[in-house]
Amino acid sequence: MQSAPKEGVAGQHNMEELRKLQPRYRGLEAGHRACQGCGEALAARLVTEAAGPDVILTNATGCLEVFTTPWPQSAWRLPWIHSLFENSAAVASGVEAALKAQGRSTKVIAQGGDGGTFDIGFQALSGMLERQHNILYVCYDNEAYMNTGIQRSGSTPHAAMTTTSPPGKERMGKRHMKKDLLSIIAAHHIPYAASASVAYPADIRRKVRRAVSIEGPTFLLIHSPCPLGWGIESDVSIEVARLAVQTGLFPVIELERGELTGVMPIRNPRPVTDYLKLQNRFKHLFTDDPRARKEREHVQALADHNIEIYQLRGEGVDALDTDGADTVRRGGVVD
Ligand SMILES: Cc1ncc(C[n+]2csc(CCOP(=O)(O)OP(=O)(O)O)c2C)c(N)n1
Ligand code: SF4
Repeated sequence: MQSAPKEGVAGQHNMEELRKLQPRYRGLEAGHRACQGCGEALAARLVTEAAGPDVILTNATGCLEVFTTPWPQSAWRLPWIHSLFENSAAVASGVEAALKAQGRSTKVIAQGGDGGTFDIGFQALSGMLERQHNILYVCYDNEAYMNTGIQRSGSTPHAAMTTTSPPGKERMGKRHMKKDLLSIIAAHHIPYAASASVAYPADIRRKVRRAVSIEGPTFLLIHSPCPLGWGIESDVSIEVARLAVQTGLFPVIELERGELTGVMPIRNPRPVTDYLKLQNRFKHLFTDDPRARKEREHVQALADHNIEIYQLRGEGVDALDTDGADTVRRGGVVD
């Protein structure tokens, strides 16, 4: 435990105290080019902090790859390799096989956005899980293809507006539902799979530590708001992410060998409109178009269904995760 920092001149912390407040290990350095409030940037920092230094990362094409590595610069302090959009898991499989042949225990973490995971990289991911590679796959889920201009993906929620699912005469945003990727992952019966949200950093770190300590394939889906694509101010990113959990629209769960073993409980589920109304991508649901009310009801039914099937309602861990929020505010890990 570290004691609270002493205040120096004019209310400033002195340098020594500030140094102590830095994270013990930082895998993703500041100074990259993500937009302000980017959930992916925060999530990737938390993942690499928790995984520690003995890690090799692969990264599918997407925002995370682009904003961290504008050649010849890189914000990564870990061995990192960019793969094609569709084959982060395949490249990670090769790296892991080579490490195994050398008798090394370095952990491999494969990374991708939701487009690179739910859609185009899914075949490589499924193969990686089926072959039981010793890899943690992390999907940063911002619910669209953001890097190429906000096209809808298999992860885009029902009714959301993207450049390829615009609301209009034919439909009210995306016609189809968000793909239930975790259920498909569960069908691979891997040792551990979980969802998490950037609104709950301590929960992310716990899940990453758990996943990297397991010998075998593990999977983590992290809900990561994108201010640009969701049409939100950068300073409400975390609040919006928290509402996705507290409405039941993004269930935070854990699965072992395909069985549900843990959930983040919701004490007082919030109405989905609290979440939707903050985002420009859902603004057509708040017009006097007669279809708008129906769509809002539909989205509420989806949240209610999640609450029901995962038994999310209940007491338990402080859903506000104040410990984690404090740590992020301090800029580092203090265990
Ligand atoms: C085979 C192939 N198709 C399309 C592209 C163009 N492309 C690059 S990144 C990207 C979108 C990435 O979306 P996602 O995986 O969701 O990550 P995000 O940028 O949202 O983090 C696309 C379509 C590509 N690089 N390769
Ligand atoms: S477009 Fe979205 S995902 Fe990409 S860097 Fe900006 S906030 Fe992050």
